[in-house]
Amino acid sequence: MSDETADILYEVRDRTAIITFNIPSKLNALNGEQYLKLGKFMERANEEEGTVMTLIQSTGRFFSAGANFADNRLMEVDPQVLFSHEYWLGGFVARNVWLTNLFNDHKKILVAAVNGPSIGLSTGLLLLVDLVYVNDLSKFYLLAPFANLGLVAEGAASATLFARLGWSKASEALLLAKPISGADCYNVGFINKHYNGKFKSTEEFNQQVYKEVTDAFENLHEDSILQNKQLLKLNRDQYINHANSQEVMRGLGKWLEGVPQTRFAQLATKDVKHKI
Ligand code: CO8
Repeated sequence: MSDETADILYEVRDRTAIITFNIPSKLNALNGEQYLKLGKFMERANEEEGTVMTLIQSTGRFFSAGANFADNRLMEVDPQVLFSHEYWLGGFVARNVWLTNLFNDHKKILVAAVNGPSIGLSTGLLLLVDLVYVNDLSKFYLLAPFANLGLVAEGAASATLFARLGWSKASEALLLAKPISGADCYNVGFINKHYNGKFKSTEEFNQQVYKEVTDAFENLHEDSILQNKQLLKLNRDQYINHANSQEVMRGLGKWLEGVPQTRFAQLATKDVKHKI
């Protein structure tokens, strides 16, 4: 059993590993250490014996508000270090490549129970899951606000937005940093199912998604599922892996230039806010 007060929870229930974002007061924004923890849980879920599915779910009203702009470690860093290769190669380049690969290379059926909006790097990771279930389309949007933060796409979003939403919506999301509504995401086929917000709580919704997907694979042959996943992946690996490496190289350039540091500080002091 996992510690219910932890920022990210990990649990194995029957043939499913469940990872839960548990920082509802910060809309499940994740700091550097929490993204690292998420990656370690993804590694664990990948190697978990006897599971077929990994379910990512959340708490409160947002799926995840992306990177935590008030990350204390970022604020405490010596200004000279804050613009150095040494800092961003580890804290950004290596971490993003690793996390993105972990999501893309995950062996099990990867499912997201999406209780609310998703932003930034978390959106990149969400775009890498196999099956997407949303509680309430009218409350869901995805936002890739990189152009608003002096950054470029992360989590292979430059490839996956195009693949999952089509060129026009991907351009709106990335070039104009516009939120893409739940209805648009559903109409283009990104969302497998939604429930018109009929669940009173996020927990009830999460429970339903767990039940629905586990029922769906109950009588299927496990090895066929996992091999089919590998086959599907073969077709997309090339462009996702290419995007991942290109994104971090350009992203590193942006951190060294220094614009994102300023934008993050402005978000933290609430001087700027995204247009939703
Ligand atoms: N980081 C930290 N805290 C956050 C974040 C965040 N990303 N988002 C929301 N919160 C906090 C708010 O500060 C607030 O806390 P408090 O109550 O203590 O003031 C609480 O969550 C609720 O937020 P709001 O009151 O702002 O809620 P609203 O519904 O009015 O607004 C928004 C919701 C529009 C989502 C707004 O909160 C917002 O614009 N958040 C910023 C989202 C964002 O820009 N995320 C970063 C994306 S970029 C990314 O993920 C990749 C960057 C890679 C960085 C690598 C660094 C090491």
